[in-house]
Amino acid sequence: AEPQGLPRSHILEKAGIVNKTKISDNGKRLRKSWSPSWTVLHGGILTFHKDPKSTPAGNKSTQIIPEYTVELRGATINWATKDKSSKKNVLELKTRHGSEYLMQYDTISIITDWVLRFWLSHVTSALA
Ligand code: I3S
Repeated sequence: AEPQGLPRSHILEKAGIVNKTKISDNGKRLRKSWSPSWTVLHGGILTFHKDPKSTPAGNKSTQIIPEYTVELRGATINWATKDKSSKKNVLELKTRHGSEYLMQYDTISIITDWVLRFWLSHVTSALA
């Protein structure tokens, strides 16, 4: 039976702008390249979209282009250590396949709200 109260989809969905960089791909270190990203959490999948400024001029009609999709199942989220970045409020997201992303925003409430959604997503999938 469906649980009562708030639909789970409501609390487990979120979208907003964060700064992001992918720092490793399946264990292979990548060169850091920060960019602002429209970031969407939906159905346990986090999608980082390309910075529209990085798409070639003349292609402005297609603004929202996915860049990375991250399955949160089996992933871990932590505050990044200082050696990972000199920026403030940096989260480190590690997938179960060993890819790593950093997410950052100067306003801490923006970042703590993402942490909360990740945590809720983990807890609800553990209960499912
Ligand atoms: O880990 P790093 O190499 O100190 O990261 C910095 C670089 O990605 C740098 O780009 P260039 O290598 O093109 O200079 C960025 O501009 C910096 O923001 C990176 O450091 P922070 O501490 O901001 O993540």
